[in-house]
Amino acid sequence: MTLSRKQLEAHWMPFTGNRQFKDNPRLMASAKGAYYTDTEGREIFDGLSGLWTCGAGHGREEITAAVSRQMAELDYSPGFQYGHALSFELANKVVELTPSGLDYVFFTDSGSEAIDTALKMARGYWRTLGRPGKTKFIGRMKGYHGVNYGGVGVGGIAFNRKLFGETVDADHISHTLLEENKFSRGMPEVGAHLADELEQLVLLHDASNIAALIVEPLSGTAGVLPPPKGYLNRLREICDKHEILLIFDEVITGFGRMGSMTAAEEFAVTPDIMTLAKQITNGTVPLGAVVVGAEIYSTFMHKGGDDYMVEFPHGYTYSGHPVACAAALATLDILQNDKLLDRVKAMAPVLETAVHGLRESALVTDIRNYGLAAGISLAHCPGQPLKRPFEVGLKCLEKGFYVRWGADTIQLAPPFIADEEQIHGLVNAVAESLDELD
Ligand code: PXG
Repeated sequence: MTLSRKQLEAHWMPFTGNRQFKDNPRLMASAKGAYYTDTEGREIFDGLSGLWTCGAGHGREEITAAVSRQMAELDYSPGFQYGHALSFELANKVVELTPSGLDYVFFTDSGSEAIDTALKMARGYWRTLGRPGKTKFIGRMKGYHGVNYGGVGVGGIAFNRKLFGETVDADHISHTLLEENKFSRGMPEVGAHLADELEQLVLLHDASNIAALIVEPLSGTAGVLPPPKGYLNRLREICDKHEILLIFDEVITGFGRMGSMTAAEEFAVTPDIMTLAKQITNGTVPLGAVVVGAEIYSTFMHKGGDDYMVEFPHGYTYSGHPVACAAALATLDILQNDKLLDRVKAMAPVLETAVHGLRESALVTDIRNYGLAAGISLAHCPGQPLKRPFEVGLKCLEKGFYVRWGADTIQLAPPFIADEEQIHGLVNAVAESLDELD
């Protein structure tokens, strides 16, 4: 179906250059496996697994069947004061797949909602314990934690705050992009010392005022920044020392992208609170989750008053939606039955070798990778820092490859089902696009 310029006008698109898009629409019509087909019938390789969502590939019949069955059987069920079996089944499954010590799951509809839920849990936890001063959050420069008020405040991306002003009370530690780590493969060698900046912020604000530190274990949107060796462990130690909760935002890293179920497992550091979304339903139905340890959950339960009372006044109309839970259970079965984490581990070195081959290009200033994720930084066009990645993205599309551009980087995150040839094809498309722009 072709849409006229007039028909495209009413939809105010998210994180999109609306004017450019509506003059040059890029419309997908269908998807199967690792490919989209656009409205002109062209096959396009999915080089970002949707938006980091569809690792198991598109059009998975197991998910379609589970969702259709659920729609027919119980299309909606009130989530407040009533329940249905699937959300409990899914919570048990999520607990099984996340590191031990994370035992309770709260469902949301998106990553942004999971972040705001996690922040409210952290503040609520300290207030419940009689320490109401612990309200400040510490985030990290370049961090992306979604677009809700809390997430924008703890996030470290100016573009996402520019129009909105201050939101929550937050300070930030430095990002981990260091000159000496340029073109690192996997975890950079240098940078664990950057965690000590948290100590500096404790000296400035005092731990009695700080509720939690929130970081992405691997920063995705900022351009794929794997954690330096020892860095996350150091953050964990400092948080423990000062009684600051540690929140890992695993919206991108959760459920396979790193080669383990979670980045916490992959990097062997367990947070107090973990946020999940995206890959949990393979992108098919919106769903997010916040996973916490028994200490946090039982604090709310013990201080919750009489047992008919609500312990945590928070939740969404669609929290634990039965159709989303059905999609998630089917997705997590696929990840396990098809041994997709083994595939991520097997293909990660292929992506690493291929993507670091782009170093030859004069326009490339840095390359980073971990698991099935890679970020390529590009030299700015004079006076137009955002333009070149946009141009590379459009050139890749002309060649039949969808890649993500943001700030000064190109991001690649092929589906877990991608084979060697497809990964090489994807990176070659980026290489040719860079050559054409050079
Ligand atoms: N936390 C992290 C770490 C994310 O990456 C969110 C929270 C928010 O999730 P929702 O579901 O509310 O969008 C995200 C989302 C990109 C890109 O190009 C990344 C996201 C979304 C869209 C594009 O890197 N991350």
